[in-house]
Amino acid sequence: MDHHHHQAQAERPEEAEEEKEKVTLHGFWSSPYVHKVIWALQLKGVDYDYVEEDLGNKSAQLLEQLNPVHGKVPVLVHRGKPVAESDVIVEFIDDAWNNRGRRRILPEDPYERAMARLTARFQQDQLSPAIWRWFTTSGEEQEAARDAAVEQLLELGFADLSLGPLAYVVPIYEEIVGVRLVTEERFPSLTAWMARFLGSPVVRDHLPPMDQLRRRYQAVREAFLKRAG
Ligand SMILES: N[C@@H](CCC(=O)N[C@@H](CS)C(=O)NCC(=O)O)C(=O)O
Repeated sequence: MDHHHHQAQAERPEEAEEEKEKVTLHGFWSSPYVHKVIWALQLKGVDYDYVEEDLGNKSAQLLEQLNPVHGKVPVLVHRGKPVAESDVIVEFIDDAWNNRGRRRILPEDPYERAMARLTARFQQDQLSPAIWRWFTTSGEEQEAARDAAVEQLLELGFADLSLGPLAYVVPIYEEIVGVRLVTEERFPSLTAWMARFLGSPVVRDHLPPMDQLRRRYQAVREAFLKRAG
């Protein structure tokens, strides 16, 4: 396992003390779900240690203690207690570091909060599975998957952190497949939002290495197509 320490720039000196409480993120280098959590930690200015999990050979700690239900990353450990599921972790971070006027990630207004949670659920349950299906199929099956993904994308009224991971995986998928899914013509505001999202400092400075990511997803797609054919 690979360990790193990420020092967030403390906005005010008195924050240095409280940040000493230990926070560890267990992740995988390419994972968009893990990156969503990294961005939330950065937005809040939380210092944390990072532990890389080998998903091909999961640790006993991951399977037995950190996430016995799904065995997935991200898992955030705070004061020795693990929290799994990226959207739950983002809300936990928002609530646990909510003092001294820190910025909120979720909106304050209850209705707006409910809408943000719906977006997160939509991303997990509908949008990402549809895009993944498009990415891992070919021929007629891929065309059908493309129509389904476009349907889902057209549902998007607004976008926030829970959709952010799409901003970096979709362009990579498109490059590998050699076909655009999210075109400027069809999705002008979504493409503009993706460009803005990727250009913002917190995201720009905390993205996986793109060459490695391209190679990984290329291999994933080839494996899926081989299995299907
Ligand atoms: N719903 C989960 C999804 C996390 C997820 O799919 N993690 C992947 C890495 S991108 C994983 O750990 N996969 C290992 C496995 O499925 O066995 C979340 O939001 O945290």
